Amino acid sequence: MSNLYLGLDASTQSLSAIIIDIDTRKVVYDVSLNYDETLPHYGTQNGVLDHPDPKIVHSPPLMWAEALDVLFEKMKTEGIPLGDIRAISGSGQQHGSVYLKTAEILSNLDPSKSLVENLGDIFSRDTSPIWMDSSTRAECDEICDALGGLQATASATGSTTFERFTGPQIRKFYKTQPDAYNNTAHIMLVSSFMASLIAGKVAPIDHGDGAGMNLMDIQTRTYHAAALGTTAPDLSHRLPPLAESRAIIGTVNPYFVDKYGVNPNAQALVWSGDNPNSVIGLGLIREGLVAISLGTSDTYFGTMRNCQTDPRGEGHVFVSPTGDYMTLICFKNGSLAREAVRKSHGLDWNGFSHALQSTPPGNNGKIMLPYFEPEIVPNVLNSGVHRFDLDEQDAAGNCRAVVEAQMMSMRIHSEWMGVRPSAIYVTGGASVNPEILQIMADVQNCPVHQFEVTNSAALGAALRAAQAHLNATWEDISKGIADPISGSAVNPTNTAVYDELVKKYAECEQTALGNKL
Ligand code: XUL
Repeated sequence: MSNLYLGLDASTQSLSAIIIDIDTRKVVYDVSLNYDETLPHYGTQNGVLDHPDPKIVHSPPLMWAEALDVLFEKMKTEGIPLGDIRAISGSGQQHGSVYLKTAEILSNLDPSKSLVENLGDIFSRDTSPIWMDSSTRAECDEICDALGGLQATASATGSTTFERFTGPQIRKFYKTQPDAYNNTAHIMLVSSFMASLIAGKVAPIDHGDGAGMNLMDIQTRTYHAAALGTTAPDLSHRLPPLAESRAIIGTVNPYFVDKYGVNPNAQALVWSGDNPNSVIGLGLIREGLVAISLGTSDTYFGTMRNCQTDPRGEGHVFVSPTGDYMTLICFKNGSLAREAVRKSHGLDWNGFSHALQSTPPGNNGKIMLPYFEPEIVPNVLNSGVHRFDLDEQDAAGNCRAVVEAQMMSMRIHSEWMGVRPSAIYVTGGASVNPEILQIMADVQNCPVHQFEVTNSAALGAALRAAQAHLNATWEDISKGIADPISGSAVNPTNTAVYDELVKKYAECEQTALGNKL
């Protein structure tokens, strides 16, 4: 008999499962079902429904439920010992919401029928707005104004209002479909909807995903009365309670026991959002540990013990599953900008690396503001690349300038957290480039480790399940499973150069932003 923990991840495009064996510290199962391919009858593309208005992005919640059946059937058919599962938790794409007329059926599902047949007509809204929806600008402004503006909203709820956040989405639903809103008994997040299916009752929303709603007081971790009031009438009794991410809802829904042979004593945990789960899957279990994902956009995940919010309203503050706080800061011009520079000088990646090797740290004071696309952090509405003491034709200088700019911008725009990183775990395509990692280590003055993960959100969910069930420390749980690999050490001489250059960069940014980019 093994001690297995199941982590599920209901992301935008797929439902994944990771099972860990805590005794051998190995991932023993790792699978992903793509919605478009597995469930083509919902007609989604990349997991979302087509809509004539590109700002409106919804997905069908029944598809997520059906995917659960397909996944458990697959695990059963493949002979996965589901009877050895001790606890189950999960991860959901953040911010998306599910609207139910009733939830009574959840505790009384008939295993001879599918989840789709069982759920039938329980939704008061057939489709769920998800995080890619950007149709709620008016509602964002209404809520933000009522809460006292950008800074006040960020310090109350952890983020200023964003179109994709759940509160503005609920407000829009109430304003545009008041009858359907009145007919709604339960509003759930993607995470808490899936947790409700697994647990067989209305699941709480955990503090991590709750912080992505513009409805939770980020300090007290309870619903924020003024935010509720300004979002929609009679909202509080439509929302489930908030809970710590380690909260156990109960034992698994008998539906999964009878139908698929899941251990009847398996505990069903509260789920969380994909970003809080990834924080655990990436091993960010102490204040000061940071992960940077170098993808199309670059994302900075930081952890902090005390709650600081970003006065500029650019970064988000969520609650980490450890109980500490976490931040998510998204820099849009990531590999997008690196590639644009590389291509414009006709280089391949070797050539780009060579350019970094042949130029000195600090680039002799040459600076680029790499806004090839409008930027999220800092908020730059119109694209445009700005060069200071840098010639556009200087190939090597531009390669170094784009990477140094990105690293300095991350340093400047995470300063509000009041926590300097003690170690950075770096993932994503560009993390294989040692020159980029060296610049990151020197600018941030901390060691950088490469980190290889396939699905940090599902892994984080499985680790959360194990941690809560065993009541273990996070160190004990992650050891040997969520560990970084090779690293780059800091070169103190280079750091001294960057400590000066970062001041110049901040001034250039001020100049450019002051000029209303
Ligand atoms: C975070 C966000 C996305 C979603 C989907 O604020 O919108 O990361 O969680 O992955």
